[in-house]
Amino acid sequence: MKTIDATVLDEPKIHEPGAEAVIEPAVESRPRRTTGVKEAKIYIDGKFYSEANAKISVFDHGLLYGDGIFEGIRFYNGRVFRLEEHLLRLWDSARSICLQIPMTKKEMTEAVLETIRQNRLRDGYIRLLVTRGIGNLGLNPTQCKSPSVIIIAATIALYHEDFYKKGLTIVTCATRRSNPAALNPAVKSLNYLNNVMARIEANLAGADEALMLNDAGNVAEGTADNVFVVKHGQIVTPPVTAGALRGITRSVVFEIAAEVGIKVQETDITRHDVFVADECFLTGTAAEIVPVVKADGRLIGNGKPGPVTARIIARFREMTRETGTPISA
Ligand code: PXG
Repeated sequence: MKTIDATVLDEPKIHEPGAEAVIEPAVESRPRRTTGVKEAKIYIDGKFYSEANAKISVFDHGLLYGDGIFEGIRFYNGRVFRLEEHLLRLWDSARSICLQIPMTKKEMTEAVLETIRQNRLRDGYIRLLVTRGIGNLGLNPTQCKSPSVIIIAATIALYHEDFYKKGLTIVTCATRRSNPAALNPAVKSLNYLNNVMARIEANLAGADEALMLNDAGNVAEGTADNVFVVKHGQIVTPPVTAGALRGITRSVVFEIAAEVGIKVQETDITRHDVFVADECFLTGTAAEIVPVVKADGRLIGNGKPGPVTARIIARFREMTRETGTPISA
């Protein structure tokens, strides 16, 4: 009698001893060019691979447990924006989870730049990951002897230009930012399910982004961006202790504000403060600086991006065009 199991066993040749299945890119559900780059080259542990061949082991604890760390970095006009800060944060994430990055910061800098060169890009996005590496099926990382470094260069345009002009709609989500005593949000870990759940809530509500609160009910941040409000000419943003990532774009806003003489306060804010703000904006490497014009159905200010936000965006764009680590060797 044929059982369901037998049917499975009867089928593919991969069960023959010695026969190995090869996954062809065509059977993958993703589009061929995820990076948007023609003949993209992905860096894995010192070598470059085509998109179709850029693969890591199913036994990598990055996949099995989300055990690893990452950075999202932008480059503009032939320069990598704030590369050093991104690497410092990556090294802090690594130290916090007892992960030994298998190279120096100088070597990592060169690997990032070389990846961009290999992909012949001047403007784009870098996803840099360090995974715990291959181990056994137990979660204990002591078996993982060699962490993997993956660098993907891609073209990117997260939000349409209209969003920067017209602003985003956000909703507060029920998913709370993880408590620092659980998974500390300061670690940019490969375990982003908490943020993914929040993002799903935004999608289901038909909003552009979700606002995440912490356990105390104060505003923490967006799912992949920091949040700022403007009130009476002052800028206010939640402190890192409220569950906000120490965002690099966030720190650039601090610099711009100091430059133009606007006071920035890092202090706890509630949804109320967002509702009654004159202006609100989000910051992140991918999102850059993007105005928010509606929160939980309430118009913010007059429902249009405000002058302080516009001023900061303008200066930010100048900085991204003119500063950074040159890509060319
Ligand atoms: N908060 C969280 C939770 C983040 O993950 C930021 C704030 C902004 O930080 P930076 O340093 O980028 O100003 C992030 C950013 C993406 C992507 O879309 C980016 C992040 C996370 C996940 C996806 O590329 N990090």
